[in-house]
Amino acid sequence: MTARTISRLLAWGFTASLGVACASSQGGGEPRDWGADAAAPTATATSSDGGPCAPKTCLQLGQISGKHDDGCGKTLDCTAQACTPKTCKELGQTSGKHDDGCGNTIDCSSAQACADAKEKNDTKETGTDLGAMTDNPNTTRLVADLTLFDGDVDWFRFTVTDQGFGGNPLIRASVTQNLDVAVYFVCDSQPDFSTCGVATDTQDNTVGRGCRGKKTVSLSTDCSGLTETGKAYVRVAKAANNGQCTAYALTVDVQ
Ligand SMILES: [Ca+2]
Ligand SMILES: [Ca+2]
Ligand SMILES: [Ca+2]
Repeated sequence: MTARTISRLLAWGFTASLGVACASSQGGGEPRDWGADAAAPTATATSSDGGPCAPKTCLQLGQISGKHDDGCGKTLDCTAQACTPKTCKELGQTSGKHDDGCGNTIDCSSAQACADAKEKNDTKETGTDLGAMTDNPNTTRLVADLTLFDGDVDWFRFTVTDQGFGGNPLIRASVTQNLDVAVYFVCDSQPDFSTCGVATDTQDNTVGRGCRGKKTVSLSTDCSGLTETGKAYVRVAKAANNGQCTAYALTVDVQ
């Protein structure tokens, strides 16, 4: 060993012991934010093997109460910080198990974790009732705080009464996400000649006469006889299961 090497080792040992002294002088410190997004402070202490020491958060230690060593000689108070666990909806998850942000695991595979307040509305018969709408005056319904999880379909229903002299009611449905949306109409006086209001919409006569599109769709009512009055249905669905809890709002208007 050369004298140069010895002096290097001595200098290194001196720095390391300074680090330990620094770490012990910081003991019993203040409470620390232990959330998942808490930034780890710059390492000022050294670990037992002499390398840089990264203090652990309460989350990393798996602790939600009591005082604990952060791995760098500093005491971490894991009770001082309240932690609000996130729901599956807030995490945007509808499948698998996930950290709730407080060190606990939540199971998001349950549809209940995502379901909105209008469930269950998975058939036209159980669709959310939006009431009576007319084309004179024009009527609009906004339904907020809706979600779609894998396998979920949302139906809405309302009556349309043809009024005034402005022509046949045009029904339009729009959602705030790029979801499949369809509008169906069943004339009170059959037969039904209703057509899609936008040429790019796809005719879909699953219920009465209907039209299907992406994000927005419209239907021009046309019934036998003098008035275009009938029952309307809107269906919103995801194009494919993607493990996501998709939040959206629906606007329906009749004009
Ligand atoms: Ca839903
Ligand atoms: Ca539904
Ligand atoms: Ca009219």
